[in-house]
Parts: sequence; C-alpha cells; structure tokens
Amino acid sequence: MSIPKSHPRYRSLITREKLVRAWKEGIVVSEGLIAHGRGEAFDYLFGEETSAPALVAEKTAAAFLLGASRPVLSVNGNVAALAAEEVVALAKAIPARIEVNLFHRTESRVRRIVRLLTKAGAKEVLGLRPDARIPGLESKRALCHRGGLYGADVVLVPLEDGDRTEALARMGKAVISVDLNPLSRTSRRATVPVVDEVRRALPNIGRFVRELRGNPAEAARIRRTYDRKGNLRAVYSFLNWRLGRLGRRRRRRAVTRRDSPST
Ligand code: PTJ
Repeated sequence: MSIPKSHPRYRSLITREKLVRAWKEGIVVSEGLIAHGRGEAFDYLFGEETSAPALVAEKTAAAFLLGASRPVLSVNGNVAALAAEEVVALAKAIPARIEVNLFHRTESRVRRIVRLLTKAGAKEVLGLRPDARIPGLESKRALCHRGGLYGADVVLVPLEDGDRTEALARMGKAVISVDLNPLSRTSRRATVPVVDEVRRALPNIGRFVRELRGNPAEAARIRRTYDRKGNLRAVYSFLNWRLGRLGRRRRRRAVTRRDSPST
C-alpha cells in the first residue's frame, strides 16, 4: 500500500507496513503484530519521545554493557524487523555478540533472522545451533549458545517476555530490557529496565557507549549509583504528569469552546 508522506501518522503507518511485510516473509509472528500494537499504545502516552528517566536508563545500560566481559544482544522477530541495523551498530560499538532467541522458535525463522542481521552488517550471529538451555524455562526460548546468552554476564533483551528476564536474572546475569510497557514483568524484573521505543533506545545506548568508553571511572560510578526502583518511579511519574497535562488541555479546550461567542 502506498502511504502519502503528508499523512499525520506517516511514520507509524510505515512501521506497521514494515512489520506486516516481515510477517509475510516469516520473520515476525502474528503475535508480534499484537505486541507492536501494545507498544504503540504506550508510546502514544509517552508522546513518542524518549523521556528523561529513559535516557538515564539508557546511559546506565551503556555503562553495564561497557563493563561486561561477555555482553550479548538478544534478537527476536520484531527487533529484527524494526531495528536490524541499530542492533548491528550497537553490537559493533560495544563490542558484543548477537544471538537470535525466539519465543515462537522454528529453525526456518531463526535462519531468516540470521540472514537479515548478516545483510545489515553483522559478522557473526548465534542462534542456529544452540548447545545449552536456560534453566527453569519450559519454552523454546530456553535454547541458547554457551558462547552467547548462556555464558553472558550482561544481556540486552529488547521486546522480551518476563519469564526469560527472570530466568536470566536467576543465572546471575545483569539484564537490560527495552520495553515500552513500564508495568510489564520484564520492566519490573530487569536489572536495567529501559522504557523506550526500541529504535530510539538502541541508538541512544550506542551514543552513551561512545561517550563513556573513554571514561571507565564514570561508567563504574553510573553502575554503582543507578537506582532502578527510583528510575521506574520516575517513569510512572512522567506518565502521570503527561496524562494530567493532556486532561488539563482537554478541559481548557472545552471551556474555551463554551466561552467563545457563537457565530
Ligand atoms: O519473535 P518471537 O517469536 O520471539 O516473539 C516476539 C514477541 C514480541 C511476540 C514475544 O516476545 C512476545 O509475546 O512479547 P510480549 O510478551 O508481547 O512483550 C513485548 C513487549 O514489547 C510489550 O510489553 C510491548 O509493549 C513492547 N513493545 C512492543 N513494541 C515495542 C515495544 N517496546 C519497545 N519498542 C517497540 N517498538
């Protein structure tokens, strides 16, 4: 479908088209389209911008990734469809390994996503020949690589489900999530929950990686002083403030309409 550039929701419609195309190509699952809708709804509430607390979490994520010995970026269908280039750029900047890890896993989907990431510039993508399992997970998401997710000390898990976040945290890993839903189990269980849209979050984290790389003492200070509960509280307060402001604007408009002379 051709979408006119002048459409007020052009970017959002293009994103939907991209996901639908990826669904037809067998990269995204149907459930991924539903998950995107939920993310979109939250992004509306955030004003489709990175909030100040999200930026703090993104800087902290960068500090954790730089401090890691074995950082891994996990990729699922939605992330590959929306942000393959951003994932590859971040992996190179850290540097970190990339592993495809799917909830609705089939070998052909993994292969397609590996191909997509390789086309986006990734040198190596794990996921095709898993040789380990994440303990305590029944789903196929448990399948992983010893040299990747299994052995990682810091993992970045965008658009995640809560189960794996909990399981990875139980293994003693620092888990960085990217999820627009601040109420999700993922956001509440991650070591560093980043409540932001994945295509804004990954480049922001990349920028902080470059900024902090030359200053390990500052990166260590950020890791030490990060207050995850306080940061999530700030996200909730921001949402509350946004909703309050929208409510006030509506009321003001209604009053103006009532007071304006009729024509
Ligand atoms: O590709 P697979 O098989 O691994 O499956 C991927 C999905 C996304 C279907 C699977 O991980 C899933 O069911 O995820 P959930 O439990 O629906 O969680 C996805 C979360 O991502 C939701 O809380 C959404 O709000 C959030 N989300 C959706 N789109 C975005 C997002 N967060 C950031 N950026 C987005 N673009």
